[in-house]
Amino acid sequence: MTTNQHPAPSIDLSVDLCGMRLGHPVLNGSGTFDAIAARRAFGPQAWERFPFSAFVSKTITPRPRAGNPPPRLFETPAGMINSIGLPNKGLDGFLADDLPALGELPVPVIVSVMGESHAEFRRLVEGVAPCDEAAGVELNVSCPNVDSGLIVGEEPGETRSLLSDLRPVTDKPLIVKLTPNVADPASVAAAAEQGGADAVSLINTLKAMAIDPATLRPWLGAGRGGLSGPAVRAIALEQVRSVASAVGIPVVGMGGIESGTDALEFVAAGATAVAVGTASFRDPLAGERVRAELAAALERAGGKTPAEIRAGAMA
Ligand code: RRO
Repeated sequence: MTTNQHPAPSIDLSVDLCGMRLGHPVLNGSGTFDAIAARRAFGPQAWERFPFSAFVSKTITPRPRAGNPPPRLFETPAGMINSIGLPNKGLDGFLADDLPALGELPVPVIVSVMGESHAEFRRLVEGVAPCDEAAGVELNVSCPNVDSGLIVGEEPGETRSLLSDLRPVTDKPLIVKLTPNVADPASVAAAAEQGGADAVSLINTLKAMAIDPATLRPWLGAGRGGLSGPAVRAIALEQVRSVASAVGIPVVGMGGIESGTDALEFVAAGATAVAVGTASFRDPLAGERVRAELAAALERAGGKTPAEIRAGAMA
């Protein structure tokens, strides 16, 4: 499917993300943009003028979850800590209510899933696999806010084994969302590729906490959470470059992207596509602005395509 959202006049921004032909490289980070709520709040134009070239849904789990106790958000210098805790309708609720609606989006939908065991992941992928509305599946092995005891995303062997289990379940692209909370994300990415992943995305949030100065107790209801926003961008950039150097599959880079220049830097670090996350909380159209600024930045770089920038910088 080709989506050509607000193309720049002269630069071809389109990218191929493991078989998904996207109009430009800017996606949303899972859980940072609620497409259904946006349509409810702003009307049909929110989807007609959709800021992203593909939509990644908020992570779902097999059963419904209420999420973490409040407060769930804390603002930091140049960033934000979230402790949302995966509230969602569960697989059946998502398939019945949300996915049919998301199928009306003008861009491909990537469904993000998280299980606490191989069996749970399998159930989720088996549930999504037959749905035409889903162009791909993102396997979230990196949520910092769930004490599952599952260490899939922290351990290369576990990651390879999970992918080997899931690969036969669907022909749809499997994208593995990596955690930054390990010493060597590149070894986990390489294991995901060996297991059959079609792409990796990174970074998820960095483990973090805040202390309430009045009580000297943890601010967040769950005690800790995950840090995102510009505060993590330099870390994300290093991890994207390290992962992109270690794998042959496409990389979706994210972490504090707020401008077209930020996006271009992630492309130069090896990202085939990028995602805007925390910036969308302040401005739901941040993704559209990043896409326009990226086009302008590419013009300034001599009219190169994203793929040419990536190839040149990674040579
Ligand atoms: O819901 C969350 O608390 C959450 C998830 Br699933 C995730 O992957 N990353 C994050 O920072 N928060």
